[in-house]
Order: sequence, then C-alpha cells, then structure tokens
Amino acid sequence: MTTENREQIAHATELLADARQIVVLTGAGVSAESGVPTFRGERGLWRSYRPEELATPEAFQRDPALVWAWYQWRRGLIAQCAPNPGHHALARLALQRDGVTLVTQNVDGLHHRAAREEASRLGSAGPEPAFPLEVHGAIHRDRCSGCSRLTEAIPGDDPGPPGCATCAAQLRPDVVWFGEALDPDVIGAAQQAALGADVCLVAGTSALVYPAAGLPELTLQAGGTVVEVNLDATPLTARATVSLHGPSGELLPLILGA
Ligand code: BV8
Ligand code: ZN
Repeated sequence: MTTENREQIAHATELLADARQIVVLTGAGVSAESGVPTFRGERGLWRSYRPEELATPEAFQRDPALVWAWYQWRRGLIAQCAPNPGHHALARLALQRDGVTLVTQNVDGLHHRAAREEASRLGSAGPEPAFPLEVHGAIHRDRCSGCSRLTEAIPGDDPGPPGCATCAAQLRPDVVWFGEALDPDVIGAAQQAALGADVCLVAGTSALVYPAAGLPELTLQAGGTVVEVNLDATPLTARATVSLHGPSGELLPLILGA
C-alpha cells in the first residue's frame, strides 16, 4: 500500500473517530466483492440492459414477464452471495457506536444480513428491522400493485409476475424504479441524518442517481465533511476531504477497524 494511501486511511479514521454523527451512503460497489454485479461497471447489470428498459414502471407495464424474469434472475444470484468484510465493518460501526445512520441504495439486503451476523457474534440485540435505510427498496420483497400488500419474494422461474393472494392484482418487486418517488419517510430520515452529520462516508457509488446522490451534498452544505471510498473517481471525488480509490471490502475494515 502506498504511503499516500496509508496517510489517507489514517486521516479518514481520525475524521470518523472525532465525528459525533456519521451518515453512511452505500451503492452497488460495496456488494461487488460479494459477487453482486454493479449497475454501471464493466460487468454492470446495465451493460446487458439499459436502465430505462427494465427498472421503470413503463417497462413493467410494457413487458412484465421480461422485467419479472430479470428480477428473478437477480434474486437467484443474490441468494448465492454473502456479505463481505466491507458490509461487516459497516455493521460493526453501526452496532457499536451511537449516532451512525446507514443509508443504502442497494436492494440486495446484504447490510442487514451482515448486521444480524455481527449482532449474534457480539451477543447483542439484532439490528432494527429498518436497518439500514433502504432508499431504493428491497429485492427480497414483493409489493402488490393493487393493494400494496408486502410479501417475501419466492424465487423460481414462473413465466411472469404472480397475482396477489388478497386482491389478485399483479405483484412487483418492492423496489423504487426510475421515475418513481422514494418512500418519503425513508429518504426524509436519510436527508435528516445527512444534514446532521459531521462526516458522510460514501462507499461504492457512482453518485449519479438522485435524490440519494444528493445526500453527501447536504452534509457538505451543513458544514460536514465527505470521506469517499470507491474504485473509480466520481462527481463527488473533488468535494471529498478524503477520497480513497480501491475495493471497499479491503478499505472499509482498514478505516473502521477490522
Ligand atoms: C425520482 C432500484 C422523482 C431498482 C434504482 C436528471 C438529473 C437528476 C435526476 C434525474 C435526471 N433524470 C432523471 C432523474 C431522476 C432519476 C435519476 O437520478 N437518474 C439518473 C440516472 C440521472 N432518479 C429517479 O428516477 C428516482 N426517482 O427522482 O422520482 C419523482 C418524485 C415525485 C413523484 C414521482 C417521481 C428513483 C431512482 C431509483 C432508481 N432505482 N435501483 C433496482 O435495483 O433494480 S437505481 C440503481 O442505481 C441502484 O439502486 C443503484 O444503487 C443506483 C445507483 O447506482 P450505484 O449504486 O452507484 O451503482 P453503480 O454501478 O452506478 O456504481 C458503482 C460504483 O462502485 C462505481 O463508481 C464503481 O467504481 C464502484 N465500485 C465497483 N466495485 C467496487 C466499487 N467501489 C468500491 N469497491 C468495489 N469493489
Ligand atoms: Zn393485492
């Protein structure tokens, strides 16, 4: 590891140790080392499809079977994946310190799984059900497009979205598609946390998708600092007090203490 990176890691560790309130924003990059493909990287999910083709209500309207098959494929893939050391380091930070809010754009549920595993290792109470704040929803849940009833998704290769057991309307993945509003309570809590944070730790996101990508900006506007951990540079890099380029699965345990 270069001396420069070592100094950057020490600086990031110091900023986070001195912070009273921390907000963490993660994106698909923190799950990459778990085997979950990112959206825009080399092997990104979107490489095979354009976001507009699949993750929009119009696409689901136009071709529900295609969109459903894509989510079922992703669900099967994610079921084979496990949290990586980056998820575990963030889970320990949130479980062992007050004033930490973890916000994720990811729908893969790996942060919650890491927190459950850390809690049982620490012998502490498990994470809140609302941990982390999943601003784009959760792929393991289905939502009825009629009565909004939530159910655990059932993997399988059914040719298209099933009907709701209560009202027979079509089920859809309980995720936020492009052009859809985020749950105001969830994004509201995330924005509150960002406004009150001394440090916004951003990991594994291209910082392109709003309103989530606006969270670090709120921390900066309120006088806080940004620490970025990402493989590539992003529009946020120039605004970060510390920007570490490398795999989050390696860097987060170094910054947060393994
Ligand atoms: C809304 C859930 C309004 C589904 C997703 C122009 C300007 C501003 C905004 C817009 C605009 N045009 C349109 C918009 C709005 C749009 C938007 O922001 N578009 C972008 C593309 C410009 N936003 C919306 O539509 C949002 N809704 O605005 O609604 C509204 C209001 C009221 C009423 C009605 C409507 C909804 C956005 C949510 C979309 N849903 N996903 C699903 O997952 O299937 S977005 C999708 O992208 C994922 O959630 C993903 O998390 C998210 C962001 O991507 P990243 O997580 O950053 O992943 P990415 O691959 O891009 O980057 C990975 C990074 O990790 C890379 O930088 C890479 O270098 C790095 N990396 C890789 N490996 C590693 C690593 N880093 C560290 N370690 C590694 N190992
Ligand atoms: Zn229903």
